[in-house]
Amino acid sequence: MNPIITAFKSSPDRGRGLARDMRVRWALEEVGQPYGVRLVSFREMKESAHRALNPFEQIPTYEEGDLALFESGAIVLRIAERHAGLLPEDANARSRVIAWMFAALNSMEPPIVERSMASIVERDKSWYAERLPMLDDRVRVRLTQLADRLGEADWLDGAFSAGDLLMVTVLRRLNGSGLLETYPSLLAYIARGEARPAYRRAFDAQLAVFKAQAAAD
Ligand code: GTB
Repeated sequence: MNPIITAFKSSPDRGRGLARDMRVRWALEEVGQPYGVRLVSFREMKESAHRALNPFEQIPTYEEGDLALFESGAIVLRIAERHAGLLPEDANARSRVIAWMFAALNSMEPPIVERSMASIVERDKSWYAERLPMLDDRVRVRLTQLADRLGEADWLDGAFSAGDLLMVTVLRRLNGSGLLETYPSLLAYIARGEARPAYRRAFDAQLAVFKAQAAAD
């Protein structure tokens, strides 16, 4: 049985691949695992059937046999552990990649999401213009540190890994913010991720959902 993931029936990102099902789709495509998608509306996410899969009433979820998972990082780790290609064989190298997975989700994603949410929900507040530079600075600190570590390398630790997959999806959330443009090595890093055939297949699949929904509305 192929695993089933959940994704937005109508994604607020309008098919830009910014919702967190994108990283799960990409991981499944990288390892060549076919999967099914159950699309859920915002109302369905709040219902008990979905809450049984994710107590936080969010997407993505992942069902594989009698296993049900939530949290995109845990799902990507599960996929990477079960298939070759996203985690190194060597135990120490594997731990370093897992550290990069946590770094993407715990060190990079919080300031990026906070900045992105502020620009969506706080834009009309009187203090928004004052707060934004502070949020930008917090993101820039992390981008500078990441760019310093990446240096001239293609990927964070040897070959492309689940760490890069998560990091690229997290950095993409900054598209349109203007913050990435002073980091050419990070722009090139994101572009390398986006050029992977598995990324393209995942992106096209989520875009097809958005287009079909838009056509039906
Ligand atoms: N920590 C969880 C994980 O990694 O799986 C976070 C999951 C999460 O935030 N899910 C979001 C969700 O279900 C979708 S991805 N939200 C609905 C809700 O909470 O009611 C976040 C997201 C949403 C929209 C955009 N966008 O429009 O650009 C980008 C990212």
